[in-house]
Parts: sequence; C-alpha cells; structure tokens
Amino acid sequence: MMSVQIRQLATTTPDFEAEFQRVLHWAAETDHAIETRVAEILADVRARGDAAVLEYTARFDGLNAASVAALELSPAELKAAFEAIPASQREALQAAAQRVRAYHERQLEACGRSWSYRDEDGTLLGQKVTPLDRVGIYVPGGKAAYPSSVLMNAIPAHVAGVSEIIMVVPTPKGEKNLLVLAAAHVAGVSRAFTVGGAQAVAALAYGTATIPKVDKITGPGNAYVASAKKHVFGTVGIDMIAGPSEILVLADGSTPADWVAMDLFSQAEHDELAQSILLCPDAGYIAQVKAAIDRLLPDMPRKDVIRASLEGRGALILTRSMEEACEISNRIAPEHLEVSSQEPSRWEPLLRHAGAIFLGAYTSESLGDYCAGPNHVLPTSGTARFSSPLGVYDFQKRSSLIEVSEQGAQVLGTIAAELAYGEGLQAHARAAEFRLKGGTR
Ligand code: HSO
Ligand code: ZN
Repeated sequence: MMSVQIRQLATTTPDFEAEFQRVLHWAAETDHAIETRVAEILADVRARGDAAVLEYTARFDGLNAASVAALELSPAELKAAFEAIPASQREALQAAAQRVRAYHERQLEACGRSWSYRDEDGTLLGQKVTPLDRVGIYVPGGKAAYPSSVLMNAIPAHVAGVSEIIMVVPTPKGEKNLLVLAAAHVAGVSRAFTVGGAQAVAALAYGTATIPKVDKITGPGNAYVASAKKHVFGTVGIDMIAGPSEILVLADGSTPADWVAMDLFSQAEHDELAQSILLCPDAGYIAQVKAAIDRLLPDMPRKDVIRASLEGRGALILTRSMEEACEISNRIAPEHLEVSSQEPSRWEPLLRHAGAIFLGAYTSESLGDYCAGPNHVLPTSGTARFSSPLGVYDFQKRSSLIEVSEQGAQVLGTIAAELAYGEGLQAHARAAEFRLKGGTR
C-alpha cells in the first residue's frame, strides 16, 4: 500500500505561513442550487403541510406511507428496539447515557439556575431561567447515523427541563436503525418521526397537522439540512451549522506513536473532508507517528476515507517548542484538541480556543465522542473562537426580572425621565414621573 501523502510542515521554514494558510483554508462557498431547492421545499411544506412531507419522503427516501401519522415511531417501538439490540449494546448505551446525564446535571447546577438580588433601595433585579417548551432533534440517516448523537442532543434538552423532544430521522426505504431508536428510548425522546431532509426541518419549524411546531432545532445533517436550518433560523432557534469533524493533537513525544496515529484516524474516518493535525516540537516523534500511520492504515475498514481526509486536509507540523505549538493551536481553534503530553496541566492554561480539550495520553478523543460525559456536539471550522459545546444552556432561555420598590422608583424615575426627554420620548418620561412623589417636571 502506498504511503500516506500527508502534508508535512515546519514552522522554521520560510514558506510556513503560506502553507499554513492552505491548511486553515475552508471551502465555505454556498451551493446556490441547494439553497434554491431547499427554499422551494420549505415553502411547499409551509403551504401544504403533511401532504408535502409525505410526497418528499416518498420521493427522496423511497418511503411510501398513507399518512404522516404512519411515519411516527411509537414509544413502544422505541422501547422494542432497545430490547432487540444485544445486551452489551444496551449496557453500553445506558452507561454512556448515565455519564452524559451526570455531566449535564452539573452544568445545570453551575450555570443554568435563576438568580436575583436586591439593591440598596430594595429593588429586586435578577434573571429567571426557563427551559424551552418543545425542541426538535435532527438525526442524520445513512453514513452519519450516530446513536451517540441522539444521546448528546436529547440528554441536555431533557436535563434542561424541555417537556417535549421531537426527533426526526430519515429512514430510506423504511430501513430503521435499531441502535438510533434504542438511543432515543434511553435519552427520553418524546416523539419520533421517520422523516428527514429539508422537509423534516420545515415540518418542525412551521408545524404540520401531525408534526408539532418546535421552538428550536438542533442536530447535524447534510448540506440540505444545514441550508434548511439557516433558512428557518428566526422562526425557530437553531444550535449551529456543524462542519466536518476535526482533531488537533498537540504532542510532546511521550505518548506511544500508535495511539496518536489512531486518534488522528478516528476523526479522519468520519469524512473525506474531516481534518486531523499533529503539532509537535520533536521531529523524531513526528517520523514515528508517520510510520505508524503507514503501518496501521491498511487494516482500517474505512482506509479510503481516512487516506482521503489525511491527504486532503491533514498535516504534521513541526514546531520550535510546545509553547509555539499552543499558539498555532489557538490560531486553528480546533473542534477537538488533544494535549498528548506528560504535563498537560502545564500547557492547558495556554490553550484558549477549542471545542473540547482532552488532557493526557489516556484521554483519547473517542472516549469523549461516546461516553466521558461532556457533549460531542462542538464548534467546528474555527468557530470555537466564539462559540461553545452544545449544552443545557442551549435548551434554556433567560428572562430579566425587575421589581422596583417605591423608594427605587424615585431614584430610577428621575434618571429615566431625564434620558427619555433627551430622546424626545414624552410618554416614557411621564410614565417614570407619574411614580415620582414630587410629580412631573
Ligand atoms: N466526533 C464526532 C462525533 C461522533 N464520533 C459520533 C463518533 N460518533 C463529532 O464531534
Ligand atoms: Zn468522532
């Protein structure tokens, strides 16, 4: 088998910046044909509801049903799927769900609770946190049908207190993925429909006679789903538009090279467009990882996808130091960042932008994908510079609370009236002044 032609860079070479820009570059063009098609589907589902959903499901998924109601999976069917899978899978699903739930319950305690205080005039100020009423979870079918993603989307919603979680999953030709249905049962999904694509997003955003309108749609999907989510944003909330998976390993050379090679494969196997990068100050170690890549690849069932990803978007980057490796990692702002080092706590404070940071040789990113506890829905394509993992907070909203005391109304009324007159807004000023003991000006 031919050795893997993965890009090798060194920060000391004069053309490093130009090469690095090529590594960073993302093909972010919008496909206008897809945009147009999706806009038509959305408008059609909005206008014709169930009838349009049925037609598109028959056309795109080869799934013919008499009604949208017939496309619903009952709770009994989800439970039956759970009971039909092997005991080892059942136990693994439950163990993963339990850890993901425990983590998100901590998140709720740490940042998901209401708070208030009273100022010196006895005025109450605060923030009231409430769950969304109803959310939709999109679960992709086909090659990216991940039961783990069902857990990662539904559990934080459940922990946040969302009362209705509606799952949609494309089910081409009616062939159901039992593990996905079992995960829906374990994660506490309320209703599930075998509908996918832009038509499913439209049904959730606008509601049909059978599929209820939700307040927010989360979950990954193909280009049509991503485009549909962008279109309906504003009518409903959305989580994020996820790009292909990425892993960046920052290594000091102390982790067995095979472990690091396999971690690079683990995200490369998701998608030809996934990105795996190694940053390391030790040239000898980079050569060992490269040798491990060439030796281990032929045994991987998804070797073609892995090779395409590594050769298309991968990179092995030699740095002057671990400090410099941390700086470059911050510029990339990867979705997943492994600090494969003997002293991870030395480097962690230098790392500012990453969706999830995995510390130490034993923390394989794949453990985080399934069961460590934190969410695996993470910001991709450099968006970790300004956004965060999916969490309980994505299924909540905040309302400000204000209760002004009689005393407080005197102080605030004067300030507000002054500013309101300045803005030329008489009614605002008078509303504040009516509550002043001394009356209006
Ligand atoms: N690494 C993916 C999630 C996933 N991996 C699901 C395996 N199954 C995106 O973070
Ligand atoms: Zn993964």
